[in-house]
Amino acid sequence: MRLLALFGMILFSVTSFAAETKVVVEAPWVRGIESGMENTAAYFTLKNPGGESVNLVRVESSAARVVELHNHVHNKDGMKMERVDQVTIPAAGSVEFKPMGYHVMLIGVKKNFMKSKKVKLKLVFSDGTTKTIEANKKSYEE
Ligand SMILES: [Cu+2]
Repeated sequence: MRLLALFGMILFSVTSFAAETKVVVEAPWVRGIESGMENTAAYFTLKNPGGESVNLVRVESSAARVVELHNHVHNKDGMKMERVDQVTIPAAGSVEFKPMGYHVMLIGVKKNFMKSKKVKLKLVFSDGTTKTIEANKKSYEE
C-alpha cells in the first residue's frame, strides 16, 4: 500500500512536469501593501505562442486565503471590480494583466506575505497545463 502511494507520487510529479504550459509569463509583479490591509493584486503579461487559444482558468497561491481572477468594468456607478471565470489568451496573441484591467486578486493575505519579497503563483490553464512563477513585490502609485 505504501509502495503504491509512492509510485503514485512519482507518477504525479512526472505528469505535472510534462504539463508545463507553453504560455509565456512576462514581468510578473504583485502590489505591496501596508500592514493592516488585507487584499492586493498580481499582474503579468501572458503570451500564447501556440496555434490555438487557451484560457487561464485559475491561479493558486499560499500567500492569500482566496485567489480570484478579476477584471475592472465600467458601469453607470463608475469603475467596479468583477470576478471572471477565465481569461482567454488568443492564438499567437497576448493578454496584459494591469492595474484597472485584468488582475489576480489576492484576498486575505497571510502573515508571510508581509515579510516576503516575492509571491509564488501557480497558473492553471484550460488545457490542463500549469506554470508556477514568482512575482516580485513592488509598490505602485498612480
Ligand atoms: Cu479585484
